Amino acid sequence: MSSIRRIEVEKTISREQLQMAARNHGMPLEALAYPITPLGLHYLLIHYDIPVVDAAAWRLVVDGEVERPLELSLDELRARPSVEIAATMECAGNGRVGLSPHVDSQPWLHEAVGTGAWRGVRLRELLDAAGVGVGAVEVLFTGLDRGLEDEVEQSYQRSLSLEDARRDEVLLAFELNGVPLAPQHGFPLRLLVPGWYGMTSVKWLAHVTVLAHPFEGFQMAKRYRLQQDEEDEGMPLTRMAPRALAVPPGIPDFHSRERFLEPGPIVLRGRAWSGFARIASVEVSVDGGETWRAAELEHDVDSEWAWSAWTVDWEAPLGRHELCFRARDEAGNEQPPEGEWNVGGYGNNAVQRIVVNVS
Ligand SMILES: Nc1nc2c(c(=O)[nH]1)N[C@H]1C(S)=C(S)[C@@H](COP(=O)(O)O)O[C@H]1N2
Ligand SMILES: [Mo]
Repeated sequence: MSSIRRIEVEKTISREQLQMAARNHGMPLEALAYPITPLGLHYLLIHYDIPVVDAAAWRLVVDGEVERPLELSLDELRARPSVEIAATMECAGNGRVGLSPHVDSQPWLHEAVGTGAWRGVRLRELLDAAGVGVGAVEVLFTGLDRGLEDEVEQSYQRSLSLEDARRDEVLLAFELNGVPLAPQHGFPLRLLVPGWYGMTSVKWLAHVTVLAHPFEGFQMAKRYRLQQDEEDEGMPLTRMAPRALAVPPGIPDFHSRERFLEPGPIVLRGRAWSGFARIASVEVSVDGGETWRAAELEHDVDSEWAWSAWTVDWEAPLGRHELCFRARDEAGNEQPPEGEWNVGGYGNNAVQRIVVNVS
């Protein structure tokens, strides 16, 4: 079957990309079987080093354009009313390796995703306690981690408009799946912005600053934008575009990871999500995208911010087949057949393709 396509990794992986890939693991796609990603299987993306934080000495400062600046210990935060939200999080660079020409950054195929049960206090409640000033327009979040990017030394910082920051589902989270955050996920506290690509959810949070002007820092102005070239200002990445992924069927070859299964009936399954709206449909093709069938959808996680499960029956015939999966959300966003190249290699939600050998 000459029509079978795989993601071609054009360049031999560089030392820099190997370093990033070894630090920032993905979620093995077989873990799509779980509604809530088990601890340790959620993907990781860490720009610099994981800070070692002394929880007893740590404080969260809320200040800037507020009437009553706050300084809270972890115990004080945990004593406030909290909520748990199951939310799917995906890195904006997920799918990057599928873009051509190759983009030199964390080399994600499809595995930069996971769903956590996050517990924390609503950011809005802390903002109200601090009393947001009349001139406020944005909220800035600063992590404890520091490093250099493009020769700019910085703390990891991202901002949100005041309106987005005040949304109901935005949390300052101190627990993941019922236990305190692990160091790699932002201990002792992280921002959680359900529906948005992961870069928004600042880890190792130390400082929440209410601003009277838009924040123009590196991670806002220079990264996480869809740019055609370095000069292009581009649009900022915000919410996750829809994507369906399958639990890879059958068994893998150790080296190529190509899939092998026996002929006969099989249930193909996976999950799909969108940060814009609920998933409306998932379609599956077993002939490389020539013909499509609707999968059965189940919203099996009790949260509008979490992925949905899908299944489809297949009578697998002998041969080599290319399976394709695509999702559409209730806002009408759907996955394109090919991703659109951009400088940072962000937002490539092209249809997933898996080659299976039925023998
Ligand atoms: N302080 C800080 N927060 C951060 C990052 C970081 O490097 N430093 N990485 C961001 C990115 S790009 C992603 S995709 C998510 C990943 O969160 P996770 O590692 O808990 O899955 O965290 C975000 N928050
Ligand atoms: Mo990311």
